[in-house]
Amino acid sequence: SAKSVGSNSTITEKPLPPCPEMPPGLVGRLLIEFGSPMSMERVQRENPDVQEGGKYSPPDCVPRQKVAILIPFRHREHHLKYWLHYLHPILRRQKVSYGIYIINQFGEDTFNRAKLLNVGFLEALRDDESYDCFIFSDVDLVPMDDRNLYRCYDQPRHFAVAMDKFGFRLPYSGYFGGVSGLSKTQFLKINGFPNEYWGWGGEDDDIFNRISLNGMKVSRPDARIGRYRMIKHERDRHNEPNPQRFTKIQNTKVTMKRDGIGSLQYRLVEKLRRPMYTNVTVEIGRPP
Ligand code: UDH
Repeated sequence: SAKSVGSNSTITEKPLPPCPEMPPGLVGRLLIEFGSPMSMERVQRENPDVQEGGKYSPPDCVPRQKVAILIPFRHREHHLKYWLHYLHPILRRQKVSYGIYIINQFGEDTFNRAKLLNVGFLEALRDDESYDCFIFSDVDLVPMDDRNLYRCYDQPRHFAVAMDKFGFRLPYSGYFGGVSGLSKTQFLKINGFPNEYWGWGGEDDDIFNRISLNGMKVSRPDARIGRYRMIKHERDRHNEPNPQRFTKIQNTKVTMKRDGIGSLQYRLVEKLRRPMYTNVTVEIGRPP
């Protein structure tokens, strides 16, 4: 609620209105580049209203959703600075009530993106049980249009529909990679994400299968709005393409019942509230 001084000089609490469906302060197409140097100090300086842990709520209205943004992470500090530099102001203009969670895989064993995101779901809720929307974003993807609204929809959402590296088109119609979002209900309905995709590839197709098999349909923005720039990089160590991915995605119908948020096991190493994000470091094991 907002404080205002009444005519009789007493301070009265005025309840805030709900945030409008379409935020009025959006600017549309954005200029995104990764050439100029970036520092965390600059990001902090330019986002003074972001609270410790990377939390923010609009000061002038009450959003309908509370959004946890989860980023799978290891050794990408350079990308994270750009991501935070661009996303905090966009989310603010979009009038999102949000928290940013970096889910950092401990150790040097094979990377597991989907398992990290499962951890993020539980750890965000442990941090604040009122989250009802979860957005899963790679650290190297920045939206080029702020009309691509970071919130949850009636159906699971795929945001990154027009990435520069794919010529601003979907690479295939069932693509669900890069940036996606599910409400808490949608996420639990599919038993979360698979924990058994180690290394690069396939986990996003498995998630797409889970959504379809549970009677839901992916929702997407228009390709003119869902445009993304990816920060160019070489393949990371310990995230080689997983040769099992092609056979695994044939078996989602069977595996999703036993493998998911219900069977997740991990060890929390550290949770740290940084000024611009919350860092969650976890040990998630290694491939069998
Ligand atoms: N990620 C990390 N650290 C890693 C691996 C992955 O943080 O070591 C996260 C990060 O959020 C990344 C996401 O997982 O954005 C997806 O991984 P990726 O960027 O490796 O996947 P992508 O398909 O690239 O974007 C694959 C390698 C492309 C090599 C091209 C060489 N020209």
